[in-house]
Amino acid sequence: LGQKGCVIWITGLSGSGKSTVACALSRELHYRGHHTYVLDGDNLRHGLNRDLSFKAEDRTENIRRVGEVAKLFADAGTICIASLISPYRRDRDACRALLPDSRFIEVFMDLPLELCEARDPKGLYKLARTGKIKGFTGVDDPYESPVNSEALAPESVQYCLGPAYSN
Ligand code: GGZ
Repeated sequence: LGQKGCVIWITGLSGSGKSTVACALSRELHYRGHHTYVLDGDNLRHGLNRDLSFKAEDRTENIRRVGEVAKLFADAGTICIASLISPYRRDRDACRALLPDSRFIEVFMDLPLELCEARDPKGLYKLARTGKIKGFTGVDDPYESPVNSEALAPESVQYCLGPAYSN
């Protein structure tokens, strides 16, 4: 109903709760009468981006494609919630540049690596530490924290993931 679309871009390490927050946010906005759609990095890598690896140039291409798709959703009036590690600042800024001011909201899941690693929901950090996965973000691949994101998410993380995140 004349809703203006936008992109809510959730960035952070693996295991920082991006997908959980994206899902909870989508449900809440839907409940309030908005059209939403979640683009989740891990899911998209099984379809649209199945040809991409985790080396730097493929991560950049991954973010570029999802940024373009997110813009299409926003143009159609949907609140598009994208949750990807998106480790490089330059790539995130390129997605931001596709949209008018205030139509791109960057949310930083600002959780320390130790907490993400302690959580390790899929056992991937363990595999990375034992060398079975190479180039894992936060272990032997970089993550560039946002410097001026619109929102920090520790409280939402706590809310969605429970008291294990309280410290
Ligand atoms: C980081 C990896 C890797 C490597 C597999 N590095 O926590 P998850 O499992 O479910 O989500 C992660 C997902 C990352 O996909 P993205 O498209 O968000 O990454 S990026 O934005 O950097 O392109 C993780 C899994 O894939 N995964 N190998 N080496 N995460």
